[in-house]
Amino acid sequence: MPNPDQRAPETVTATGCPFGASAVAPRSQQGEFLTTATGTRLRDSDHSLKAGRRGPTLLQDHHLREKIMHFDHERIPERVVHARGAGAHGVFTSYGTGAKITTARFLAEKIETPVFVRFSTVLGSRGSADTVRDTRGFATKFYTEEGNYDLVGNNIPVFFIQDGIKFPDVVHAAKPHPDREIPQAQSAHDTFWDFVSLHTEAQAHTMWNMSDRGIPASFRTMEGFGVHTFRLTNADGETCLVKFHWKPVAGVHSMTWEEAQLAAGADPDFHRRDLADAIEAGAFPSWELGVQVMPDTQDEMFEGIDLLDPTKLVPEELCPVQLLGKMTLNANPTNYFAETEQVMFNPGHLVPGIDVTNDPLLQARLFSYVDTQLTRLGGPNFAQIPINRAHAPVNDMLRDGFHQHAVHTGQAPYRPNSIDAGNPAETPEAQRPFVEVSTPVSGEKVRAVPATFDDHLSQVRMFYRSLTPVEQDHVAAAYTFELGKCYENPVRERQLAHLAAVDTDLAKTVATGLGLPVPEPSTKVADVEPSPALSQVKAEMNFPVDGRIVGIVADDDADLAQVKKASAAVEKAGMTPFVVAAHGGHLGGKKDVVIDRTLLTTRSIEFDALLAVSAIAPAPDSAAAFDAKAGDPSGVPNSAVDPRLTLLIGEMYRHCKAIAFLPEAEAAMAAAGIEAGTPGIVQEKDADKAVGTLVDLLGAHRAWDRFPRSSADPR
Ligand code: HDE
Repeated sequence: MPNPDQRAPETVTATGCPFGASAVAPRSQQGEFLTTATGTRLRDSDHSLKAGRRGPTLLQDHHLREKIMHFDHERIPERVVHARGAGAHGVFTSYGTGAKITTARFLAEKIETPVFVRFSTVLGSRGSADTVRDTRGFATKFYTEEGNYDLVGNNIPVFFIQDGIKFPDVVHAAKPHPDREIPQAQSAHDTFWDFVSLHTEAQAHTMWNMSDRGIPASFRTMEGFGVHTFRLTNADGETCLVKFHWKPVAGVHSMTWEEAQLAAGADPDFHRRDLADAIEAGAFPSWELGVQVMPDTQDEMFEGIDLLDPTKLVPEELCPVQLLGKMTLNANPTNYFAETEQVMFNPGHLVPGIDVTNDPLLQARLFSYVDTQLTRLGGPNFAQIPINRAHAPVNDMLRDGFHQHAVHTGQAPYRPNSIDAGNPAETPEAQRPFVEVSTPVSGEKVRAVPATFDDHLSQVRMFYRSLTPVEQDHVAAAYTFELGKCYENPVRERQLAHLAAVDTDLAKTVATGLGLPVPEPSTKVADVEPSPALSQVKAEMNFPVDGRIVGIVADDDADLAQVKKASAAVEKAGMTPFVVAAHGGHLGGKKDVVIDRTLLTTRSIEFDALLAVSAIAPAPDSAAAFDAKAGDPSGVPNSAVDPRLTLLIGEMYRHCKAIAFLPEAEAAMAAAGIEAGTPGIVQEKDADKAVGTLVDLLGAHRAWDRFPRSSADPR
């Protein structure tokens, strides 16, 4: 009998680790005292063992060698793409509406399924900034009763390439240049635009990247897409083709470009922090999962769209999203490395009722995700890592290998066998095994894609023309910035020719910004009906405000009753108030109003809205007073307002965020040059009323009417 302690590591439910009944977090820290890895108690961990106080270190010092050896090997290779990520635990609650289309129990029945989600950027290294312009990964592991199901999607519904064999090419082109390893986490460079301008199929994804979708406001406000078409089977054996969608309950919101850049400098962990803070504050992020359901016809086409082409989307106006359930993220990881870094996803992790299609991008992924873990997680036993373990019973015949944690019993890990009584048995139909849908396959061996993959630009035009003018301005500005960072003229000209094919005005705006002539269109593009569902700016927007952050500006002489009232009203609305002042500690020296942020430690990006209870004057002889004076050649301070507050308000104003001023704060409004009656600007006498109006304005995310048409836009 093996000693029980030699079996798989014991499990605990560590504080905050919601592994639940099938707890799988291995016990790592027990007992009161510091020990070696093998449990011997240690007296001193600060001094190595030496021959005399000034002498050389002795080789016999096991604790030193073990400590340094382990440290030397603490790093594992980062993901080759999607290296930077943030994760959270949660639960998926099915509405039970999926039974018509799938037998997958977590969708077909009204049950709850634990999940782990990892959001990521694609291009940057593990330590890169969160708010760069990039696609975001949205990978969900459902720990279902029938095995793990992974939905490994993005926040953009189309992909760069149609065939997985080109993935190394697009990634090599997008990653930093191999000679100097710059730029980090950016697509604004020659090799990226070289590749995408030579591959018109990449134009659809690129246009999404250049739109506000490339700079999400937070992970909480991103849509998610399975991208590929999947095949579902119901209890009658009927199949359908579906595309998966995650719809954020908080609405789809993005940053402005300036906000994204400010965040990348002032708080590079912006999205990671936002996710963790929201969960900690109890404002649990949630999404509804839905599917577009299309008939499983022999040609796998829908309304002229080839469903196997991952560079195409199906407009929601043609095929509405049917909701299947809701996911709520309610717990932060306990340990980043153990969970967020070691989690591994694979689109091949399927459960009965969900199958893949022949999409050539998806087919290549099925190889890649299982293969990449061998390098990243150091061997074939990565499914045994706690975060990756199934909650369903596992009875495989995979044996041995690096990092084997299981002590398998039995003598016959092969089939058929008579020694272990034929165990494990193959699953009979009644016990719901996973069975691939039997679809007919025929054809010659060719290196080619179907002719129905050939139209690369009509959906690019559709996407652009579905955006509102404000969003279109942002697209033009993004292309102008990115191509402005390219130094090879043929690359810029080739990309401009594709833009000219998509939309002449867009091409004109970008060409003017670059100082280049507008080229002839690269090709002729068919017109497609716009899809208003693709825009983030709707006529009616009234999204929940839970977890939003409201800055409350006040100085030491401010009316503390109003500050307290404002904080209480913000909290009552489910938002988080942060009191902002010139210094830390307490407001006016009174212990009851704590200052959360100072003008030195915060920037506008931290707040969704601002309520100024009073203005803040620069302290005499302070750097702020010096800055205020420096702005005026007479040497007399040109403003009674701390310039850092004017900067904060000015940024909030430019980013079209809601700002409320109480009467005592009017000097701050004047210093920022804000006129009464401007959209999204509130003037109120009472903090309660001011918060009420801010809540209404936040429902639309921004005061959209305040955006100017871009100065680069000649229209
Ligand atoms: Fe990935 N992708 N991918 N990808 N992908 C990886 O897997 C790959 C693609 C996506 O948080 C890698 O474990 C190939 C589409 C997400 O851990 C790797 C192709 C979509 C994540 C890999 C694609 C994605 C990855 C890197 C083209 C959206 C992060 C480490 C055939 C539907 C998952 C790893 C996480 C990660 C390969 C295309 C989404 C190398 C070869 C399309 C969200 O296996």
